[in-house]
Amino acid sequence: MTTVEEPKTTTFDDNDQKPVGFGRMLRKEDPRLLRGRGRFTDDVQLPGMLHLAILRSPFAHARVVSVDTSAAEASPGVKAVVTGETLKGLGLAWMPTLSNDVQAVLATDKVRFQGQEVAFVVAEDRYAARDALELIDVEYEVLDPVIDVRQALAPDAPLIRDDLEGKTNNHCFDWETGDADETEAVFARADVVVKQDIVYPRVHPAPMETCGAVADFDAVEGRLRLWSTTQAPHAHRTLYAIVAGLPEHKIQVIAPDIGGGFGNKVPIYPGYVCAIVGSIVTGKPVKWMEDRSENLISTGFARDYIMRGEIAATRDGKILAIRTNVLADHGAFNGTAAPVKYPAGFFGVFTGSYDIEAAYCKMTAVYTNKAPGGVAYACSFRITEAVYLVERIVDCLAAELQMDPAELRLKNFIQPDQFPYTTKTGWVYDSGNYEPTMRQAMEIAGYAELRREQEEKRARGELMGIGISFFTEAVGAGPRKNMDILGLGMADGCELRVHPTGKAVVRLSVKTQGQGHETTFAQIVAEEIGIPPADIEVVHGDTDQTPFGLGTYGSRSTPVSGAAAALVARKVRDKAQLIASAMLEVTVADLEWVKGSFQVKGDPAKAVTIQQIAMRAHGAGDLPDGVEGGLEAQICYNPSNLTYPHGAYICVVDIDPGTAQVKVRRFIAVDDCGTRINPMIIEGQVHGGLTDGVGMALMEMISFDEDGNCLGASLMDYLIPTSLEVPDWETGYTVTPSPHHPIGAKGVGESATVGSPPAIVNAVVDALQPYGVRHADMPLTPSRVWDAMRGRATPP
Ligand code: MCN
Ligand code: CUM
Repeated sequence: MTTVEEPKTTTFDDNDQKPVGFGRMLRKEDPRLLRGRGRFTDDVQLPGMLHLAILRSPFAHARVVSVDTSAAEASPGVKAVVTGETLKGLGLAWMPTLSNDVQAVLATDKVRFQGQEVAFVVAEDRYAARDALELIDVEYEVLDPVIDVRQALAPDAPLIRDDLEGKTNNHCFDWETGDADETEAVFARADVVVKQDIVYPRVHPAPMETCGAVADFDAVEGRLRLWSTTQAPHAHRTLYAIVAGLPEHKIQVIAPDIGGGFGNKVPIYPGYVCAIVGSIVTGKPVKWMEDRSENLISTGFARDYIMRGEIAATRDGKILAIRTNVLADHGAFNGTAAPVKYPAGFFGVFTGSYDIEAAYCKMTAVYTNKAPGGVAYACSFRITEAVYLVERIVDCLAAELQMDPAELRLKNFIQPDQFPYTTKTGWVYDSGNYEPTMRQAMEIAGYAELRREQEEKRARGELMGIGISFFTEAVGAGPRKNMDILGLGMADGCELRVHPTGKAVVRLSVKTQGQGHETTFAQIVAEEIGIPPADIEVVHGDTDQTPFGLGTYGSRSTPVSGAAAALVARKVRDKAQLIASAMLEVTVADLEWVKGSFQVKGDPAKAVTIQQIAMRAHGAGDLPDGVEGGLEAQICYNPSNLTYPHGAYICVVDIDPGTAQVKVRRFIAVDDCGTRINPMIIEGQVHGGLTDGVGMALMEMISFDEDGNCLGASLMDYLIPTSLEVPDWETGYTVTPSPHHPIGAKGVGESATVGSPPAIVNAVVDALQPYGVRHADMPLTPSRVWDAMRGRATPP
């Protein structure tokens, strides 16, 4: 366990001085972003550019009888009006989703969720386009919607996906993992079995910047340029190539600055395809930017899992088995984005951080008349749901056994000598040392003292709760042997060029949306070849400028592209060593790498810096035999396993017994993401994720009325947390490097969002113990807490 004080964050000026590598460093992208010089999709202005607006369905389920666009076409400034029928003629009415389903670009037969795309207008400006939407006359025949996911498979449920041949019900997929019989046998001999129904409600990533695109199709060159809010530019380009029938080298996808993604910008949305079609039919560049309501009602939601958790244990608190049954609401189209063999994402890690004997999960996924999505909102491919399930059910067990929840966890952790540890559902945890992380969190919290304080307060009728969660994530998808998205293997390219004067450019396939890649990837390269981060330009987000790779989500950038960056730098360093040996007239074996230069072993005065080597690599005179000129390399990195970060979180809440308002008084987060590249950025990631956690646990939910109207269509109704709702975060860390990652780093971008909701809910339930409450579903708004205190179940 590392407990040394981190050095202070450097200033921008210090950045220039900083010789190498890892440590706190202000973000290279911030001078641009903080001074308003960022360039987002909506900042793109092209000569003659037109504007696109989308007409969306007011109904959750309806047949499209007719669409009359004549009045809209005659409206001032309108250049084109396109309907599903127009697209059908072009073979573009439907597009593949990233989960091997199909989704309507514009509705032809039916609309299947409120907010679905029905037609679009391209006009001279945004206002003219919006105004013309009002003039499109759509006749709908309203159908009964399927809103309650529990009713989706009822024999008389209306059929949503009659577009799929032979489909007779709303079943989407079944999935199972673990061993049902073995698990049943262990449950049968357990002293204690606890069962709890747990709902992870539908939430939305709601990034500050909504989704959008600017499409520019050049009919003469047959070339498409698309600026878009995408977390995965290369994967999107391949999909456009397939959908539009254009060759990839004629498509350039550019993801400029992105104002938050959180998984919302992984899928391909109909709007992107509409912008492309709009540019093709008008012959002009076309911009589409959705508004806040469009983003909330129609783009990738997250969660929506109804789970039944069961846990079996001995009387003295040894956990034996965990079993769960999940009903997953996928909305109208399976628009989630998970590796093909993992339709439920990585939910299979629901056995958590515990050494148990058996586990089993059975999942049924269904279609409903709601927006598509599923994998989004810092979910680590559904590990959010898995961690919430296991950490809630472990707390239920602690309550049943009347055991301290920290003690129960400590007693069941996978032990350090058990790593690599294969779980009962087949995941190989690469490394971990859980107890020190847990102990550190307890120490920062002053756990024993908090329990004493709670006892005193309970005696006075005050409601104080302490909640714990401990998580292990699986991030860094993934080994290409079993992970691909639509047949594209999940490996990442990376390219490094060192210029004659010793400045460098590293080209990445991943794309930051706020995570600070321009800084941390420069640090990784700096650490390996000793060029200061300030001299290393990070190029990303443009398919013409960067090697192929699968993009940023599932906290995979550091585990996959971070490894690629380290290895490509080592490749360059190996070449530099050959050149250095010629410059110093010694053999390669006689050279030693000392941050930034090669020295002759035992004679440090004889040395050449990487900058001198770079000049030599490009300069006059011969190079050693077999060494080509230049100093650059390229790599495609295929990880051998995922990385498994972990963390211990403790939350302290106070609840006002008169109003049932929950206040998060303290929150302690101790994270272990292996080797830490930039502790300041890691803390930023953790702070943001914890804030997400407060939002989900206490405020956020996308719900629907019985007609399928979305009740969270604006930020007036969909509440997201601000600085007022969150405490001063107390963070700590431990370092357990990943054994298979070249620098030992694990991902961290989603850890806090994954780990914090159960800690908060566990704290609220703990506070309500005097009322006999054993569980309450998120979001724990005052009305839900009030209901729980009065023994009333919350309506779904
Ligand atoms: N890092 C580090 N040391 C480590 C691990 C990570 O210094 N051991 C740094 C990385 O170099 C990177 C950042 O922390 O700068 C996050 O790295 P990583 O964990 O690899 O995650 P990704 O870069 O792949 O980011 C994706 C992740 C996801 S999936 C969501 S969702 C999310 C998140 O990041 N969306 C975000 N954090 C976000 N933060 C912002 N500001 N905006 C979003 O949209
Ligand atoms: Cu699951 S949200 Mo992130 O993986 O982009």
